[in-house]
Amino acid sequence: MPDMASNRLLRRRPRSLLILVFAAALTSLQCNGSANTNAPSPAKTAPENAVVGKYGYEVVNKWPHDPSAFTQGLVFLDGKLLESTGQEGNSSLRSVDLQTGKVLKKVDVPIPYFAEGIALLNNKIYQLTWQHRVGFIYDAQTLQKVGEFNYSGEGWGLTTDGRSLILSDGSNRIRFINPDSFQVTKTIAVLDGNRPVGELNELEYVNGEIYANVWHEDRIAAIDPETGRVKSWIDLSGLLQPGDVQDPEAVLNGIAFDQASNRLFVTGKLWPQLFEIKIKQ
Ligand SMILES: [Ca+2]
Repeated sequence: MPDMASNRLLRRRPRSLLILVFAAALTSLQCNGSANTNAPSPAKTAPENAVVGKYGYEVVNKWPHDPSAFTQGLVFLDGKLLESTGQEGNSSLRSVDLQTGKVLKKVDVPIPYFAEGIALLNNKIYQLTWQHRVGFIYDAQTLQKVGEFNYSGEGWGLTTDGRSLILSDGSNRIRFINPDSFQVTKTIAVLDGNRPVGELNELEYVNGEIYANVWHEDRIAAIDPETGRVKSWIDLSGLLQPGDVQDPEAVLNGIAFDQASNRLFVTGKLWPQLFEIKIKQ
């Protein structure tokens, strides 16, 4: 998603307000002496949190990544990576050589669009835009644009389970969209225990789970696509070395899975490297 500090502040302000309102309400309840009867029972939340796995990683391989690519979507196809890059004026769809990071083919996304997540389904690439409520469809082999589609709200991350397009919009909600009608068929709310997990960004469907970057965090949530429950957290902190990136927006934001060889790739916005990692349980 976006990179502009002002947008971030705008987004956070209402949340801060909500927290204040919530805190005030809680204080009021406590003053009334009724907090104990209204507060969620700790016994109810503890077992749900207890089953959430906490995983680490090991680096299997690392390769160069274009440090000017503001990565918003990553997909593996036939030994190469498909990558969507964002920012108005710098947005693109690319085919990238895995081992050299060299851009083999590139289609520019014109101003004013800010490209976001991509998904590969039925030999087509679907690409979101951040706030324009329009997506682009390309032939996966030629990267030639073959169509457009529309959706409501913002577009952040996109993946597929082989049937639906699966879309994140920066909230804790994930929408399942029919790739023919573009109607929403299902929406899940992502929860870690009872806590909503917002700012879900780049997505990847991996062995029956939805992996989601959380914006500005070095971790991925592995989500149950039926219930929205976070089944585990994958902590990816420490992938980059100090000084590898300078920009505060150069955050983890790229997950691709090669199902045939069970390989998982991750990178980030403006990251100089792309990593193949193995999750350590
Ligand atoms: Ca992806």
